[in-house]
Amino acid sequence: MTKIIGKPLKNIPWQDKPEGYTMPVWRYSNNPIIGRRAIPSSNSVFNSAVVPFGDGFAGVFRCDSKSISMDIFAGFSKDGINWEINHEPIKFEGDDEEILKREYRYDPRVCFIEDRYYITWCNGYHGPTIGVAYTFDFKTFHQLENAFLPYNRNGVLFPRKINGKYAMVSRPSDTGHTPFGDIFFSESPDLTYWGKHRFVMGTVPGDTSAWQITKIGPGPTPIETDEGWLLIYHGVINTCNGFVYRMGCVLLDIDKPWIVKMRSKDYILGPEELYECVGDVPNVTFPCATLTDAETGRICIYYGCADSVTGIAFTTVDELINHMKNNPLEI
Ligand code: BMA
Repeated sequence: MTKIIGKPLKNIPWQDKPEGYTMPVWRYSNNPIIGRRAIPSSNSVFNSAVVPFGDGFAGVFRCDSKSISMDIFAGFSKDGINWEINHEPIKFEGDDEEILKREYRYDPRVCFIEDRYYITWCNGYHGPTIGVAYTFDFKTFHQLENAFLPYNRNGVLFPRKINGKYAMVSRPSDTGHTPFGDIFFSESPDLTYWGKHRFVMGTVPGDTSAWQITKIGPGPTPIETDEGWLLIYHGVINTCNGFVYRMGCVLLDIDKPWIVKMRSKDYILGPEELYECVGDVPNVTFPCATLTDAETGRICIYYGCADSVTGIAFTTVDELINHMKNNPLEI
């Protein structure tokens, strides 16, 4: 039994694993939970992040508009399933006009550290980089410096300082739409200056684990466990019909998170249902958040489906650890 180190969350959205189901992650039976038209301006709502907030939940949602402008919006929910998303995008406050200029914003993550909620997202600044901001109340948002030079997508903060420093995993890339991508670890004393970059893991060549042969990227905030950091990530294969995005998981060393302890060879969830296979970008399951209950080990994964709608899926810390133990990728 692996233990999640964190808070209990009695109202975590949950359904038991269907009888006879063999995969480590199972979908909510009423998926998708957020449709394309959740707000008047939206063409699609996907790749979004949620956290416990007050006696319910709050989140930051990627809503692409009907002109296909990508932006991020705050939202609230009592049960984590039915969401009220603001009709206006987040307006950031900050100390430097240069940083506040908006090109595009997408794929937010939300991470509670110490006393506030940090938002990271793919931020257009002469190419995609990692935007960073914080909020206490999901009403006022204060934007900090971009974490990295472009090009970088998928910046994911750890939920506490590691060895006294803020910590992030991210996926640097080139100027194209990421024809490759590996995961790196970086640390910062102040959330402004990032350094001590360390390679965490790369794509898997050959046909050993081909769903992650083209690129990989960190997904939700890493989950602290008594065995290490449990990170859910996306892996991509390029096929004759385009990219296919699936999910895997990896266990990282608790003090040196660039050291991989165990990694999934088989994916944990991939596009199968119609809403995952058909949409603006077909065959995409893209995880950006989890809710966890330390008492039961339950995990609820929020993921974008076909770049169009948002779904949730369930697993437990033991399901994921056993999945890696029983069928490990040789590292
Ligand atoms: C990635 C990101 C995601 C998107 C995915 C599939 O590179 O842009 O936002 O879900 O491609 O289109």
